[in-house]
Amino acid sequence: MPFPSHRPRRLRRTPALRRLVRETTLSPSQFIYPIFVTEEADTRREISSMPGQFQLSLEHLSLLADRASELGIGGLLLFGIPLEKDPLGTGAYTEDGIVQRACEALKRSHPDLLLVTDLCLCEYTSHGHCGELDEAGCVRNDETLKLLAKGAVAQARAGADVIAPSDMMDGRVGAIRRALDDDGFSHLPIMSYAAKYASAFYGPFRDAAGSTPQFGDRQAYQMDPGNAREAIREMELDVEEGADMLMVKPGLAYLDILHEARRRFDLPLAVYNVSGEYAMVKAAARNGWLDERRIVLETLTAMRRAGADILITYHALEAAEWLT
Ligand code: PB1
Repeated sequence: MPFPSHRPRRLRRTPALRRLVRETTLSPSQFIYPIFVTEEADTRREISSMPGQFQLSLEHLSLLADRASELGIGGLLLFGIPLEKDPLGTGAYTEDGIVQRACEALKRSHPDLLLVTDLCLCEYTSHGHCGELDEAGCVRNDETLKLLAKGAVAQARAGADVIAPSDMMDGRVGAIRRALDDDGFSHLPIMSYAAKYASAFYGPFRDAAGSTPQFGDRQAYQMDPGNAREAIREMELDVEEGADMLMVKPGLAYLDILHEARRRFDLPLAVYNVSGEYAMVKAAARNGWLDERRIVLETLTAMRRAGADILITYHALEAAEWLT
């Protein structure tokens, strides 16, 4: 029987009723907070294009880890900013690489805080690409796999809890899985940036990490924004190669991909609420055009509703404060 027997507004009448029947909820434990660790000593430098986000040196990590732990954040995602870069991105896989050193420091100070390490070469290469280049300036896929495998082992030895390859090389999950297993780390999971698009939404990150390609772009290895079926194929390949968690990235403009991935795969599914999405919210809020708290919680709820179990977001600390 339709109206007036059925009145959907009955369940919206009070905050308590709306809370009771809410289908999608947020919790700080679902958040992963990305941080930028710089090799530069005693540094806490705000990133101009990402207000409220900082390049932090090792000395400043403990305070941030305290706050993340107190707020019940699910974990940290570590990005490195080395003092020196070279064509082969050595800092990504040397024992004293900045992310490796940050892992060691955080494991000493906060042993229970989950550490996810982003594995890629772009922050460490002088040319800014995500791998080793050939004479024509194209990324050499299979040679790069060897470097990524070394990086995964270096991160594992430094105490990483999850390895997250963001390079988009073909076959990288299998190569990393084999390298970890061969080095006694068969217990460490891989969170694959499985469906990662060549997106304009990464601009502020490249500003923060100094990882803008010196020439060309990432379209020969990151996915074309026009492709949805291809994302499923990428995810299927990563599952076959041994991924333990899958990620869709960016988030807001790719909720359709997220929803289809949720429909197809049972693995834990992460979404990356990237730097450009963060910067847009901050800019609009600073201009008084949007209610920041409401739009952040609405955005994160949308990503959860679309199927994400895990939300990688620069809003993590603020959102956790608003939620608690
Ligand atoms: O927040 C962001 O924009 C994340 C950017 C992301 C980090 N994994 C990549 C951006 C890029 O392609 O430059 C880094 C690629 N390894």
